[in-house]
Amino acid sequence: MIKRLMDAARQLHKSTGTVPPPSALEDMMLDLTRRALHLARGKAERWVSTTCGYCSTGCGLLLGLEGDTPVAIRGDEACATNRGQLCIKGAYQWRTLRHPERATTPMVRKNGQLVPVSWEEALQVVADKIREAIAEQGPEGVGIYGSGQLTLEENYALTKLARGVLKTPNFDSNTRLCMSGTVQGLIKVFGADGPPGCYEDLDLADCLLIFGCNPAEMHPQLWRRMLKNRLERGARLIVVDPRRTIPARVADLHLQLRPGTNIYLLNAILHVLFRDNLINREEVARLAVGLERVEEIVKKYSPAEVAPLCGVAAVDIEQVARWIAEAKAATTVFVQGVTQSAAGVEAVSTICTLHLLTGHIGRPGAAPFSLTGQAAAMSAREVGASGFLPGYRNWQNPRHRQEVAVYWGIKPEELPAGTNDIGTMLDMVAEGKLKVMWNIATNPVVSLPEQARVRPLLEKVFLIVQDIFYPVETAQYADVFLPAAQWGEKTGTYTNSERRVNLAERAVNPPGMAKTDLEIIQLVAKRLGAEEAFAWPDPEAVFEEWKGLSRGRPCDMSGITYGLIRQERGVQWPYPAGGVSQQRLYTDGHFWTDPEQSQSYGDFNQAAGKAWLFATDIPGEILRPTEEYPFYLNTGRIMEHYHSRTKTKRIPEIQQLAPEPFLEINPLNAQSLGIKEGEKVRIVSPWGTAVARARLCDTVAPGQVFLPFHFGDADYQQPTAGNNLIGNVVNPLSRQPLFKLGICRLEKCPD
Ligand SMILES: Nc1nc2c(c(=O)[nH]1)N[C@H]1C(S)=C(S)[C@@H](COP(=O)(O)OP(=O)(O)OC[C@H]3O[C@@H](n4cnc5c(=O)[nH]c(N)nc54)[C@H](O)[C@@H]3O)O[C@H]1N2
Ligand SMILES: Nc1nc2c(c(=O)[nH]1)N[C@H]1C(S)=C(S)[C@@H](COP(=O)(O)OP(=O)(O)OC[C@H]3O[C@@H](n4cnc5c(=O)[nH]c(N)nc54)[C@H](O)[C@@H]3O)O[C@H]1N2
Ligand code: SF4
Ligand SMILES: [Mo]
Repeated sequence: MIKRLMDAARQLHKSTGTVPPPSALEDMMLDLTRRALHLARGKAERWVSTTCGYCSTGCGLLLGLEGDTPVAIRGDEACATNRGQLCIKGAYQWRTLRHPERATTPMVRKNGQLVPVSWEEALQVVADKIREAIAEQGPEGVGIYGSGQLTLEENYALTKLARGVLKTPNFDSNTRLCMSGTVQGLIKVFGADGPPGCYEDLDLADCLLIFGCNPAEMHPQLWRRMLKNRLERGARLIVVDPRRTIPARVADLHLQLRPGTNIYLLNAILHVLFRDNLINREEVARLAVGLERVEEIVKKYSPAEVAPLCGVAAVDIEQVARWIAEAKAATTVFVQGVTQSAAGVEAVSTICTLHLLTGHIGRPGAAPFSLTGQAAAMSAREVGASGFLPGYRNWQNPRHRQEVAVYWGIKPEELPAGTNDIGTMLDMVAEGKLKVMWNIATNPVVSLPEQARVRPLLEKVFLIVQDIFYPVETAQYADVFLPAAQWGEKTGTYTNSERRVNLAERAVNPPGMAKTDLEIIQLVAKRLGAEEAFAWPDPEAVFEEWKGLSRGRPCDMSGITYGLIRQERGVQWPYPAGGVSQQRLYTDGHFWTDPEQSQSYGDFNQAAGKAWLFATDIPGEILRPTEEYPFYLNTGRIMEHYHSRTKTKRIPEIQQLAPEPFLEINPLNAQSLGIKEGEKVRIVSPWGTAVARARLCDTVAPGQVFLPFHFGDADYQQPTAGNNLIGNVVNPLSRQPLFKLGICRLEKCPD
């Protein structure tokens, strides 16, 4: 496979004269070789068919066992998503199961120390503290911060506990940091959340736009499919990213825009479509409303005017618009370079509008396709664990509230009026209103912005931490620690980026006294007097309950069973009972904008069943470099590590590939600052400092630096966390932090 792709790349290089230069080929080779590790052979007595627990791609894999001991992993050839291939994280995942630093016992802080206690004691402290906080402050006194790392079933149980039992508005999950911009952006245009595309679109598009994401490292199996399409079927590839990532290096066109300028660029693309009559107005009118409004807004954004703002050539903007308009089927994939940048919500909506205007939606190969992040980020969205009511329901719609309340046997007025995001929850801790915080399957001491603000607040609140490892950064602040079972030790579903509900199966027992997150939630509910409503015998029973609540909603799973998921190797929603599974959304031109149906009320309700075309004049606030902080600071990810690295740093084969934090610096800047390859630099921002080793490369443009956010402070002598440097600035609508838009200065730092 690698050889075939390399040959095709050379051929293309020869015939079209477009780069990839040798360095790009090397990068590709390296990347492909790392991925090839998947072919992790290994022998085992028996193989359990399951789904990877890291990213939202949802690769199928086989976990190999000798007795009850995990010994190997193989990619599952029968799974259409990855056809037997895995990335390095997935391939080594089995080694995290019996790691010696797995958390095995509950702990409670006594005289300043976390000391081992029985489950009985730990759960009693949790329940007492929650009751006390509610007695003192009302339901607002308690907050729960969950995760797209949990299964759908665990996310549903947690939602029911937070909204239906504790009745608190203070319930959020780490998908706030990740998916909330996409959710709001999709709702604005389509009336409801839900990625319209599917993986086959990546194979079938003849124009692929990779906008603000780096799938070669973050969604490698999907990148493999895009690259194959590019090299074997000649699909056009356009990349929009301030960095020269691997996809950018092999693209037909790389728009290396200035950070934070997505809206300008998108408006200019729309401008060209209108100016050159590249829009089929009749067809658009059949699907959507608001054509004139959008035309009026984008009139002001000619490529000539926008080009210098974005730092790209006007002819390139013209070219992108024409290629998209000409394409038989165009697909745009986008992730955090859109939503964690300026006007993230608005940029998502504008990308969807671009697709509606050019007819690239609801057909094979044609979609505005938001890729997701964590294995169950989609599930958290579906069941209401990331800011909405379950089933993509509207907080304000009395009928929606009624449906949820009746299902849970409570009165609609008992449901909280709305929801608070994690940032607001921390503000409430500061004000003394939020007393107890339960943190499950997320590591905010690495992942939340402005650590100088976050850490004292975690110190202040009574903090319950539920994790699979100990030590883990956030547990330093815990008053109670609960040890959880992880992937491989519990059964449950994860919905992947293409809306496919996959099963992860329990293959081994959790270590020591660890319990599954679902069991822990059930035990806490019992102690809070809600035993009956949480008396599911197993995760399947939770799924069965949840799917009834999804009936008739966009994410309808009422036709899906565990049996069907096992048989089909994953099933896509919507799949209503008695109906069929739908590969793509919006194939029939019907959208969720009817106010009775939509996920929130907004302007788009005037569209009543049609899509609401969107454009904005407001490009979003961004920090610009200053004399004191002359660099743009961009943060994100690398292939080898997963977020705060709790799993990946514990695999030596992975850790040695990326053992330390590094900072990408353009050689021109490094030279003028006298910084050499591999030297330590201190990165100073208005919010804090971090130290990393300089990596001189042309991946970043002069004046910009890039820091992976994976490396928390706990493992190194000096502060290293990227989030020491990023301020707590959020998109007003999604409340998602703008992690991509920092500023900094660089100082030489003695080793
Ligand atoms: N290996 C690995 N894979 C992962 C993860 C991981 O931790 N490790 N995490 C998973 C999760 S939860 C997520 S959310 C996804 C994230 O997946 P991605 O979004 O692909 O990853 P990031 O590195 O956060 O950001 C992608 C790109 O956005 C670009 N960018 C920054 N600012 C701008 C801008 O203003 N405009 C544009 N157009 N681009 C910009 C950055 O230069 C960067 O190359 O990855 C998932 N997959
Ligand atoms: N600067 C900057 N910051 C960012 C981003 C960025 O690009 N730049 N990206 C943001 C994004 S998109 C995301 S998704 C977040 C991710 O941020 P986090 O959610 O903080 O990242 P993880 O390291 O995945 O944390 C998961 C935690 O849960 C534990 N865990 C794993 N599985 C289980 C389980 O089954 N049960 C329990 N109880 N625990 C488990 C792990 O050990 C780990 O401690 O980071 C965000 N922060
Ligand atoms: S691409 Fe994602 S789902 Fe597939 S093996 Fe890698 S981490 Fe797992
Ligand atoms: Mo994410």
